[in-house]
Amino acid sequence: MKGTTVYPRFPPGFRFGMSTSAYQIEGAADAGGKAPSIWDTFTARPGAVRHGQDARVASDHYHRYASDIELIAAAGVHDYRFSFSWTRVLAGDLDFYDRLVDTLLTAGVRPVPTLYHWDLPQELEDAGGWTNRDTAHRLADYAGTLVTRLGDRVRDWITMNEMNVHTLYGYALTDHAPARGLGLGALPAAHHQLLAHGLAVRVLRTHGAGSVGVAQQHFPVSAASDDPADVEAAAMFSALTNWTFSDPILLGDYPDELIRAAVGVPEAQLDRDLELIRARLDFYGVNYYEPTMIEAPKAGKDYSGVLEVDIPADMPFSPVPVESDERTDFGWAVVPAGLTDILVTLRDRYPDLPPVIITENGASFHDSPPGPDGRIRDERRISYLDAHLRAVSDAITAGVRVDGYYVWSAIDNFEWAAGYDERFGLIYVDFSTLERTKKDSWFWYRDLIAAQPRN
Ligand code: GBH
Repeated sequence: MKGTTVYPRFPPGFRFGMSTSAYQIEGAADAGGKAPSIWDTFTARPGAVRHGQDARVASDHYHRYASDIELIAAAGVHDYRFSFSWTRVLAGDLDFYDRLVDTLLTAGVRPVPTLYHWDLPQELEDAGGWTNRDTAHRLADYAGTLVTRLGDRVRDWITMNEMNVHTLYGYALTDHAPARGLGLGALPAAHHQLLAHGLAVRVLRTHGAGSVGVAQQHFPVSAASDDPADVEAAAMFSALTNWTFSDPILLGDYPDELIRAAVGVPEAQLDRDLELIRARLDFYGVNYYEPTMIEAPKAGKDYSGVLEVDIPADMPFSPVPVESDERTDFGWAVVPAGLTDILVTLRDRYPDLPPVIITENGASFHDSPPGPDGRIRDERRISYLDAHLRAVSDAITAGVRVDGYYVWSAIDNFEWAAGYDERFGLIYVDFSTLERTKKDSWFWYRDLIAAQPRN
């Protein structure tokens, strides 16, 4: 906001962007004959979402996309990451994405769509969802529909969003849709999403996609102490939540024999699957929010409430609160160095790591509505973003190739099981009137982009 602000600086050509996902912003739940997704089913269940909220209207982006894009473009971003609603596409409503893409291009913003951001069609879930191998082929068909329709204008594609969080929260636990609670029995759902990724990369490339990547949630995992039991527990947790999802893509195999066996695919088939899954990528998307600390479970100790979701007591690892002077209003620890850390770790683990784009990073604060002067003073969000951009810059200095950074999120939206209290947007949404207001962080981000060496 002030002329004296010193902004972190990035190499020429570095891409700044903002991210959203379809289910969290679009609303228009049954427009054009759109069928329900697993999230429509989940949100209808009493007690599933805070305050019983649902996303039937959400931020009403489906009807307000044109003015939303105006606000996004006015910040000077290069890229806008959004996702497609699979059920909307199945209903034949591709016109919406056509208009969205054209509006972005006219505004000078590059569309970077994600095929799948957790809103599986309920009809596919009824046939087993991601535990059914056929779902991967259905995803590939859907990718083909989209690239056929939009491939003349969309160059950059992201296959899947956070397969690890979707598997863990939705299939292993019950905190997200489809709330299956399978524990380690969720590993086949992980494999089928990875297979979907591999199949989608092939379909996208066949149709001439210019640049293909994936968006993965990564968190540095540290052990609570040097005790070998804690170190082993942390390594096992990280293998299951980080490396199970990235090793197949970047190394062509699972991190551990036990995990390889638990995905439940016969050996010969598994080798063919992994061959597809390790397809070369043009960029690797990293979503980062906070680190995790793990110890070996101590008898009689209560671990509930340490993380946003509880790890079952019979698992061989337990979470310990991460030390931090600062937390977001969601309760997440603010640890910018964790972002540098995970980027350097990825670079060291993967000799062929493609250029990285930070596809999500941001913070939830319970912002107050605009005051009489129309401003929303979200300085804690500004300092979160500033510190994390500096952490990205530190990783670049350490030799990691990072080509871009997207803020989560462009606008306030439906934060899954947490409903509407958790606001991640640079743009405020009044969820009764649906009116938009730029937060101070929007102006800060605009000025930061304008202050870069060359845009
Ligand atoms: C992403 O999920 C999603 O892609 C996006 O849709 C969502 O709105 C956004 O981030 C904000 O949540 O304490 O065990 O939960 C990120 C979900 C957040 C899950 C950080 C892991 C840390 C460990 N992740 N969380 S835990």
